[in-house]
Amino acid sequence: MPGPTADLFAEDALRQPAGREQIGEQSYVLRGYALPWVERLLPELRRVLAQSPFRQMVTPGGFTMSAALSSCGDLGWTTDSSGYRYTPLDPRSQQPWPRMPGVLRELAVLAAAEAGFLDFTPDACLINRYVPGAKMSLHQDKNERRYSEPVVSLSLGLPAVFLFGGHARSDKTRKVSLFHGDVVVWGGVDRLRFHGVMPIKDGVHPVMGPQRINLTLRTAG
Ligand code: MD6
Ligand code: FE
Repeated sequence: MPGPTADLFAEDALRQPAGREQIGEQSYVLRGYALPWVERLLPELRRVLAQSPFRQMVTPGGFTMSAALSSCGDLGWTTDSSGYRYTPLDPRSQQPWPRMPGVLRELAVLAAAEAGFLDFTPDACLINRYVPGAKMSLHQDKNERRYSEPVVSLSLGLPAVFLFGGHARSDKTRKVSLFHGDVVVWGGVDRLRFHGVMPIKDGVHPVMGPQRINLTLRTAG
């Protein structure tokens, strides 16, 4: 009998090959888009995380986020009791965030173009780590200075159910399953839609282990 690892592996290998699934007027899931890049990305990700390790942050409301966060690029996203913001320094080390790996930037720029956003110049990449049970409550990405550029989101490891809502928190959400190697690009009229991640199910991914890592690239400054 194949165990959960074998099942997940089969899912990654057998699901629809690279295709563009539209999930909003200006939002797309690029299935498996990052799979050919993963081998080059992982050593860079390890370097980034050695310099700025994952840490659990506290929201302004006093809740500890279940996803652990890090960042790379000129700016990194932080939350604490005084609010959400981008900072040039990692508050943990008081040093600049690790530089954004060239291969990550390249992947994101090509993915953005694939979705119709031709001049994406990301300067920040937020890295989220979810262990089984961790989730992300509905939120809008609105700490960036300009909303004219899209957000590019790369999923690695365990699958997730992504919730894609509307412009009001109470709007109905659509469920989108995201797998290892999938890239979501959204922007334009969809840029400020509420979104979140349902609690990650138990499992062990053959490449990433018992976790999901999500990288979101933005133009923050
Ligand atoms: C996640 N993603 O997938 C969290 N934000 O783990 C986000 O919050 C997100 O995927 C903006 C655009 C795309 C995203
Ligand atoms: Fe977000």
